[in-house]
Amino acid sequence: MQLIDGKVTAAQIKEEIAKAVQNRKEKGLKTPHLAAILVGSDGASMTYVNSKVKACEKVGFNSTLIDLPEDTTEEQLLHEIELLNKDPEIDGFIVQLPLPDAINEQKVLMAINPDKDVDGFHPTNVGKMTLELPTFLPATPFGILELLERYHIETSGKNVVVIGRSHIVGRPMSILLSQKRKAGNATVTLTHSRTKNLKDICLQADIIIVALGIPEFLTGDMVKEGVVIIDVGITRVSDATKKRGYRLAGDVDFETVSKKASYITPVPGGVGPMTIAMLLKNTLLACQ
Ligand code: L34
Repeated sequence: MQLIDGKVTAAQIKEEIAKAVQNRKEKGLKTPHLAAILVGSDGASMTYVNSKVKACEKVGFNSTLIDLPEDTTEEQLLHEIELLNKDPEIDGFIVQLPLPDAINEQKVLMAINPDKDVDGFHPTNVGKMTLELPTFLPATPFGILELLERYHIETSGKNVVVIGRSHIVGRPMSILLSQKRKAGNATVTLTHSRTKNLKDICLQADIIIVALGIPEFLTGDMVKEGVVIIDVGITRVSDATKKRGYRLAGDVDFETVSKKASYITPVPGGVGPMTIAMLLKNTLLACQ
């Protein structure tokens, strides 16, 4: 079993981005500038957004954090988005999800200028991705493609099972892996809560990408010997023995699955850091 180290790979990518930024600065070109809007004070969201801001500093980007209270109205949020859409200094921005229940997520994502949509969530960019036109790929699936490539994991002709059909991970992942591209050409099965015989389907898989948000859902008896496992789940589970009062749990029962896997991503230190690195990559692209 080989561990797929997202932390080390993300650090390499950030190093590459830092060089490109340095290059731009020497040529007198614009410094990339990412903005993030955070609504409310969800603990996990605050952690992720703070990591994004810190990562900007690390590669030499400018960054702006727009921190809005939990009771922000949809109208106020749309106003903030409009300001960022119009601001020539901002190359790209994101609205961290999930949003409070009172705000319509779809309306918000559609208000973002597609040219600044470095999350790749706007319907225009989802359409371009689906049609294999150049666009911003959503950061988590983009990061997974990058891990598969950098670890030389063959996907062409392989049976890939994706568990979870979310708009930000499972669905785009299934589309990208089926395409004619590097880390593509796979035979993809997209599974979800209504799937029958999930275990039988998983036992046929060469690669399994798990993104449903249920701690330790995928167990050793569900996978074949030599499988490649990408664990996207990251749930905070109460744990009194930890200083913070919780531990981070993936969607994979690492203990039993790692015994059969040829490659596996850990949680933390797997897909999470890659999400941040690929967001930076998209911001650099937006600036270029
Ligand atoms: N708009 N909303 C928008 N874009 C995104 O790309 C995200 N996502 C997901 C949630 N909402 C979003 C993220 O940024 C998930 N996500 C994310 C980003 C970073 C990490 C995890 C999820 C991450 O850094 N994970 C670390 C551990 C962090 C911790 O200590 O909690 C890891 O090693 O996995």
